[in-house]
Amino acid sequence: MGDNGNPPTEVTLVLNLTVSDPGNQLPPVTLDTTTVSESLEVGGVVGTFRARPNASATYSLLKNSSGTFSLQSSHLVLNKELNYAEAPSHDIALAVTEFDPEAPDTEVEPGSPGETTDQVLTFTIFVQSASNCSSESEELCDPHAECSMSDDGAVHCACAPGFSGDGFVCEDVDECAAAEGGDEPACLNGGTCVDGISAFTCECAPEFSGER
Ligand SMILES: [Ca+2]
Repeated sequence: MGDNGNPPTEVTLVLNLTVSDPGNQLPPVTLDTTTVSESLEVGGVVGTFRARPNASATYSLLKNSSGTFSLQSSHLVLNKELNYAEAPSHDIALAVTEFDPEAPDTEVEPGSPGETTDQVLTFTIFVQSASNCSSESEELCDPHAECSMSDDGAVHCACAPGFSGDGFVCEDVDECAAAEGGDEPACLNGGTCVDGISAFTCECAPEFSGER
C-alpha cells in the first residue's frame, strides 16, 4: 500500500548547531594552583602561570590585592604575609602577552610567522588557614581524632579521650579491662561490664541492683 499523502506526514527535525570562532578562543594560560597556605613565607612561590605549548608569554599584574603578590617571570610570588582571618581570598588580574611562533598570523601582518595575543585574565587565590585543618587533611586523621596543623603545614592528629593510638588510627580503650586490673573486678557480684567511651557501665545480675 502506498502513501497517498493524506493525512500529511509530519516531520520534525531537531538541529543542534554549535558555533565557534577559533579566533576568539582564549589561549589557555593557567595557574597551576589557586590555593596557598597562610604559613607560606614572603618570597615563596604561590604558583606558576603556564602558557600554551610552544608559546612564550610575558605577564604583568594589573590588579594585585594591595601588593600581596609579585611576579618573577612566570611565577606568582608572595610579597606580603597572608592572613586568613582578614582575607581568605585574593583576586588578581593578569595581563598576558603570548607569542605562538607556530600559529599562522591571520590578522595583523598576513604572511608573517607567529601570532601575538594580548589578554587580561583574572584569578582568585584562596588562602588556607594554617591553624585549621582542611577537609583533606582531616581525612588523614582517624574519625575519633582531632586534627591540627603546625606552622610548617604538617598535619597532627590526636586521639579523642577514651581512644588510644597515634591519631591516624585510634582504638576504643577497653575501660572494663583497665578496671579489671585492680584488686576487685570491674563489676561487683557477677555484674557484666559494658565498655563505653572513656567509661564503663555494669549490668547487674538479676538478683542485684545498683551501679556496679
Ligand atoms: Ca571504651
